[in-house]
Amino acid sequence: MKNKVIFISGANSGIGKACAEKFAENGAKLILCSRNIEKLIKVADNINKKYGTEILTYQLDVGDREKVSRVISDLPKNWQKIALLVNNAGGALGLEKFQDGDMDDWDEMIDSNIKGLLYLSRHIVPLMIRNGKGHIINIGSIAGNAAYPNGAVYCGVKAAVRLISDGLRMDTVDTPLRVTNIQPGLVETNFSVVRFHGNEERAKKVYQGLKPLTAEDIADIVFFSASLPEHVQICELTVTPSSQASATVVHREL
Ligand code: 8X3
Repeated sequence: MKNKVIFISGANSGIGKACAEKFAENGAKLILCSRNIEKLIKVADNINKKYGTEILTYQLDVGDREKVSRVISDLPKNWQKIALLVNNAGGALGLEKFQDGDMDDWDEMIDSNIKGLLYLSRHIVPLMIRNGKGHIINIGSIAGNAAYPNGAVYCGVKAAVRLISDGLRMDTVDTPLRVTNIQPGLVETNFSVVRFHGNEERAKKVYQGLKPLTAEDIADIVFFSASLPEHVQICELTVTPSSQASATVVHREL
């Protein structure tokens, strides 16, 4: 990873932040973006102090097509050789029956999880093809494999991530690019606090009675996938805590 340029979206917290740490620790250069620039700058400063990492930070809503285009086309020349794009920005909003769903939540999930991934990848994939190498790692979800009650839109959005990953892998099969979809189950980050619009009590219950995955566990897997020899492509990887068998089958010791 020494001096390789790694682009991570949603890098201000959770899995994105843990990935930034992991790649910095291993000598990479980072392009980090998130909507919350204050938090992102703190993350970047911290990483820079610890590892001396060169980092570019951008305030970016990945669902903003114009801004994504501007950020990528304005990258300094020596930062355009992006070795790895981690499409991490996104997440869930709401957990209720479809007929009670909040359409603002739906729009935001579609914008960040799907459109953001598309816009960033559409700009960065051609750069990678020109450079003759590159890897796109999408953070999907176990929710993309099968729907669960009250999760129609989030599950649909992550199913889209899975199929977009598959399609992109097909369209770049004659290039050296690799495309990986990582599908985590229960990972304790601020994911559920965001999903429940700040209700920490309700969020805590999601992980009660089991040992959930951590953001660092996922960052280790992202790093592992990225550091395999270039002819080795992990297409899809589903990872759960050992007490979770599917999105709906979870063993809790309460
Ligand atoms: C997060 C996993 O099971 O809450 O994407 O949908 S789940």
